[in-house]
Order: sequence, then C-alpha cells, then structure tokens
Amino acid sequence: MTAAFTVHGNFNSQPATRVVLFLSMAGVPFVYRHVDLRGQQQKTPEYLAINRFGRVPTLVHGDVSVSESGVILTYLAEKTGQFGGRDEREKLRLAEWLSWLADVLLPVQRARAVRKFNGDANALPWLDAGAASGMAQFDDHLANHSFVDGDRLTIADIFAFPLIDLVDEAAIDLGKYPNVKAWHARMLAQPGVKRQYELMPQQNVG
Ligand SMILES: N[C@@H](CCC(=O)N[C@@H](CS)C(=O)NCC(=O)O)C(=O)O
Repeated sequence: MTAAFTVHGNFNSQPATRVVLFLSMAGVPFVYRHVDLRGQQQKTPEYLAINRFGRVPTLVHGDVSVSESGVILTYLAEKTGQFGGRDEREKLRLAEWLSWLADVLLPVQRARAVRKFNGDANALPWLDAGAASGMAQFDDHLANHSFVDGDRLTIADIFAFPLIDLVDEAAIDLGKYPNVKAWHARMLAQPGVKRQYELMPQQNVG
C-alpha cells in the first residue's frame, strides 16, 4: 500500500521537522522527498508548483499541496484525528497557540540559523535578546501546564518541540528555563518522539 502523505523537507529545517515529527508520533506512514536547499531546488518551477513560497516543508496529499508547517499540522490533525482540537473552541485556541508560538519563538529559530549557517553576526544581539524574551514567556506559560494547551499534548507542542530541542545551537541554556526544560523532557518521553538529526531522513524515502 502506498502512503497517503508525501513530505518535502530538508533535515536541517525545523519547520520540516515538525511535520515528520507529527507523522512519527501519530504512527502514520509517509513518503519523503529531500529538497536540496543549498542547490535552490525549492525555487525550481517543479517545486514552486507545489509550494508557491519556495520553501520547505510541503505536504502533498492526493491533489492537495499544503505549505507552512503550522497549517500542515492543522491539516494533518484534521485528517488523522490526532493531536488536534476536538471542537471548534479547541481548534480556534490551537490556531491561536500556533500563531503565538511562531511569534515568540521566531528569534530562537533565527538565532540558531544565523549561528549554524554563518549568517550575519550583527543580527545576533537583537536575536538573542528576542530569543531570551520568547523563552521567558514560554517558560512562564508552562509553569502551570503540562503541555501548551493544558493537560493534553497537541499540535502546539509538536510545533514548538524542534525549536526547543535544538536551543543549544542557538546558544541558549535550557537550564535557565526550568518549566520549558521539564516540558522538553516530557515531550522526549512520548511515543514516536525523536530528535531532529535522528528523525529526519537525509534522502528520499519511499
Ligand atoms: N513559516 C514557514 C517557514 C519555512 C522556512 O523558513 N523554511 C526554510 C527552511 S527552515 C526554507 O525553506 N528556506 C529556503 C528558502 O527560503 O529559500 C513554516 O513554518 O513552514
């Protein structure tokens, strides 16, 4: 039987890792297509036909192509019945969390990218300050919750996990954020959860 979902991604991409992590946790088989970002494969006409933004990840499901990791997680939750909102209120709240997490954790993602891919070091003081603020906000929130939306693990946790899991590459000390650290340990203990470099295929699968 062929897998219903195809993920186009890259093993260095944290947004792509979110999608593969969801499928791993949900136990859903998928086809994987490695996108050569250095070679600009994401800007080719063939790729732009499935992702008009020219970025990874993309999820292809039948004749539907979905871009943007948060939207893809929402789509997968809907299609698989896992990790999503169980009613309209929860769905709305998860959409709010995804938007909030994308904002407050973006500097964490950027601080890693600048360091890992030799970006402009002049940006680091600004990014590091933003990352510290975002981590502190996330830590405050998790003081009274096991998972982002309360007691239940959802796509909001899957969205945040790859960024928090590689904070050392962003020169962030997780020990300064004890609630995030405890949440990270809880996430690591969940079935199907793997760290990015172990989880992500380096070439096409399936
Ligand atoms: N907001 C997007 C971000 C996607 C993104 O930044 N992808 C990067 C890799 S991490 C990319 O494809 N970069 C290549 C490019 O922009 O040409 C999401 O969450 O999916």
